[in-house]
Amino acid sequence: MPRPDLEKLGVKYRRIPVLAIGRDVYLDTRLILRKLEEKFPNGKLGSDKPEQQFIERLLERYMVEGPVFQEAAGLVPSAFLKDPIFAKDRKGFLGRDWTPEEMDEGRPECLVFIRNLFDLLETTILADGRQWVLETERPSLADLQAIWPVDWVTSLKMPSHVVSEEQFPKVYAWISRFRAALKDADSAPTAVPMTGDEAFSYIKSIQGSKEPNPEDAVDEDDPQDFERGTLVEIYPSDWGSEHRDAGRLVALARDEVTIMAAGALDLRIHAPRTGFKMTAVGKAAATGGTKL
Ligand SMILES: N[C@@H](CCC(=O)N[C@@H](CS)C(=O)NCC(=O)O)C(=O)O
Repeated sequence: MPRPDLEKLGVKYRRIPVLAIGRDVYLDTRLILRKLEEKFPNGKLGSDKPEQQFIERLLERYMVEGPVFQEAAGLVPSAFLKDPIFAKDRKGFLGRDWTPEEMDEGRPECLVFIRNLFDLLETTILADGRQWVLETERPSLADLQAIWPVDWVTSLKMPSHVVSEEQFPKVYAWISRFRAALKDADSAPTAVPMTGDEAFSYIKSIQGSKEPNPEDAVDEDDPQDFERGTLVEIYPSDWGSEHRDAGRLVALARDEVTIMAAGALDLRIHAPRTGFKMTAVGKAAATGGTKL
């Protein structure tokens, strides 16, 4: 924070990444990947086989929604927290206060968790020497879902007798292959950078009617029982929840909520249902389930 470009567009959500396709803004990697897969089927990375889709979804739930991010974040060096601005910004992030003392105290438990994660990969899915998680020729969606926290933690200093190439050679070889594949992907046509002002002008220029899209539907059997047009707020349930996007409900599906946010731009903001809360403006959130 601050994120002036997103603020200008009228997006209150503070986390990254976000994806904009025209005036549709998608929050959260899980929804972003799903939309990219749907909208660009020629570059699709996911499988068509239900049992493999099951693995992709479970990986997504465990690695992105589940406990892994939180445990991996616990390995961030406490030296960072000496910067008071950074420490203040992190306060409350993932249920911690992020004081250097608290981080140092929690590190051994996080290391135990991460070592178990490496062990799981080393002794099961990678044990037979395969190159990629679903034995594909190139990295697939399952690799993406599984590798990102694993790759990330290797950049945070971990004691070599706990997690290292010697301890987990197959996991480290998989990470190296993945990094090489990323390098190759860099040779693809490069993206054209855009400033925040350019993005604003572009979205403004394609603004159409304020009416919902014809395919928008609000599921009448939805357990939350909101009607189309209700003024709601959407926000992540784990952290950054004070940054809420408000607007009229235009579509509600099993795993996607869409609101029409009324700001300087008529943005349609989409969020997944799990890991996010939707509440009527002015109403407190129900607690909904047990905390991990
Ligand atoms: N569940 C979200 C998590 C996004 C997230 O937490 N992103 C981090 C960066 S990796 C972030 O934006 N943190 C908030 C901040 O630094 O302000 C997703 O998968 O997109």
